Amino acid sequence: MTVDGLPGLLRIDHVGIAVPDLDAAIEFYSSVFGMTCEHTEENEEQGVREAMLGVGGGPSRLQLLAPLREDSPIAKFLTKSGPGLQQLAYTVSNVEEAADAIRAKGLRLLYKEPKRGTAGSRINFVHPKDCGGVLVELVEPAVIHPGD
Ligand code: MC0
Repeated sequence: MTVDGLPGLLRIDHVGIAVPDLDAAIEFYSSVFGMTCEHTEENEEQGVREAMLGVGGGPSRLQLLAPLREDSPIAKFLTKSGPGLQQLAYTVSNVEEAADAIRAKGLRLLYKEPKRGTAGSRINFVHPKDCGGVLVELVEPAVIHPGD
């Protein structure tokens, strides 16, 4: 755990949006908002096809998440809530320490151990029912850039 008992958030890493069709969503955000698709990947374990879009040339990023299969959390979310905001992700320098600090406050983390996220990052989630209805993701990037 961190010395001050807090999770050590560095910045907002990305905002995640559930979409039924990844290519259509990339086209929408590129043509309407001028965002740039920086990275796409399939994450079999999470059951998603995803794209990371840059906003305005700065560090802000939008993540588009489409289901890879029926039992994907994104498929379930789309069925229940329809397309829209699915998660808010924060960058941390150490995901285990951040998770321990949040667990110590009595909130539920979804995983005992971190899992693999975008571009080799290590991730965990706080249950949305313990976070005012927001699915919070903790992201320890494979590389932390200077200024993060
Ligand atoms: C479910 N709920 C949510 C929610 N998902 N509330 C806010 N935001 C969400 N995203 C609410 C439901 O409305 C329901 O409330 C209650 O939580 C239980 O939902 P459920 O439909 O029964 O769903 P569960 O319990 O089967 O699953 C929810 C849970 C799941 C958050 C545990 O989606 C999950 O494991 N998510 C973490 C993994 C994930 O999202 N992977 C995809 C992104 P009521 O009031 O009706 O009871 S992968 C990713 O993000 C990676 C690639 C990355 O960034 O690196």
